[in-house]
Amino acid sequence: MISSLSARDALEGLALGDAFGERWFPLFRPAKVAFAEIRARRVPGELAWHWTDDTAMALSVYRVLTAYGAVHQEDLALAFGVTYRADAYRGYGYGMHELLPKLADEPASWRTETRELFGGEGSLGNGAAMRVAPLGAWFCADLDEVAEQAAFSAEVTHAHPEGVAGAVAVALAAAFAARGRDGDAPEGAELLAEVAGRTPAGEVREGLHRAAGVPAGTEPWRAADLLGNGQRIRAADTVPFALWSAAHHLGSLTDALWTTAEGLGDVDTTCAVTGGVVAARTGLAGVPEQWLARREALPSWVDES
Ligand code: F2R
Ligand code: MG
Ligand code: MG
Repeated sequence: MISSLSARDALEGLALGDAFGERWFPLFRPAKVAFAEIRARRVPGELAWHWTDDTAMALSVYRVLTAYGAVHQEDLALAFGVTYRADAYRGYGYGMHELLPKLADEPASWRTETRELFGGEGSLGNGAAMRVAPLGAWFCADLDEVAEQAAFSAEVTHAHPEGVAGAVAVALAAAFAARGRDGDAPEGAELLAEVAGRTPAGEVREGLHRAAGVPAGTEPWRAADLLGNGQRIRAADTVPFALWSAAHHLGSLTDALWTTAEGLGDVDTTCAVTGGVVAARTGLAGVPEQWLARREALPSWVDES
């Protein structure tokens, strides 16, 4: 079935984007050097590209989908918590360090604990968006279900409406990308406008409308300047640029990732979003062997599920 194959591909692309994007952080090379190397399309020389929290959390979403065929919120909370406890050093967001240990012990508490974050506002971070592309591909046959299931997956950790909207937008983009495998589906500005039209009102949606107005050939650094590059780690600051890049590069995962990386900022996450969406269409086709050999492998259970 196309949807489960595409979801699996989206997971691979998300992990590749996360691990590739992570290499461009100042921890590994100063921003000026990173920008020059990205512009020159110089592949990071490190032999191991480790993925981060973006992939760790996407794996939990994928695991729940393969087990239940839909988002089971309490089990998703448990999976996030247990995965965190097993390996908390994947660069999780501040709010997740506070929340996830509680979910490991008492998964049903997500309903109250998640709303307590950030002074009772809930998180509007980009964490629900970064992990959701495989879900969008999974439900691609029904766009209403994509939006509903994405919101269910987001709510478990991100109670703020902007955190949820970011996830809905990314899942819809992945669904459109997956649909393009065997039929007509919108691309470029049309895709961005369609996603915006189905995303709940707010800053994420406004950013998507702006993204639809940014022409395809715009320099990526300029697009990131206009739309945000995730530097604030918020959904509204991350999703519009990552989806702009994906929407205009649906034929090539590597072109999409180089373009997104040029925006720097929260580059593991912008690349995870772009990578997940584009791979829902392309899979890993065209990705050099060297990249695949360097990216940390996914756990073996993924192939068995
Ligand atoms: N955390 C990071 N990168 C920082 C460096 C990590 C370091 N190397 C380490 O090892 O610890 N990256 C990851 O976090 C992002 C996903 O974040 P998520 O899951 O949304 O977490 P959180 O904490 O809920 O939200 C992120 C930030 O957004 C701001 N924020 C959220 N809600 C807010 C609110 N209601 N009011 C104001 N600000 C809010 C805060 O600054 C949060 O810390 C990804 O980049 C992932 O790669
Ligand atoms: Mg990360
Ligand atoms: Mg990040």
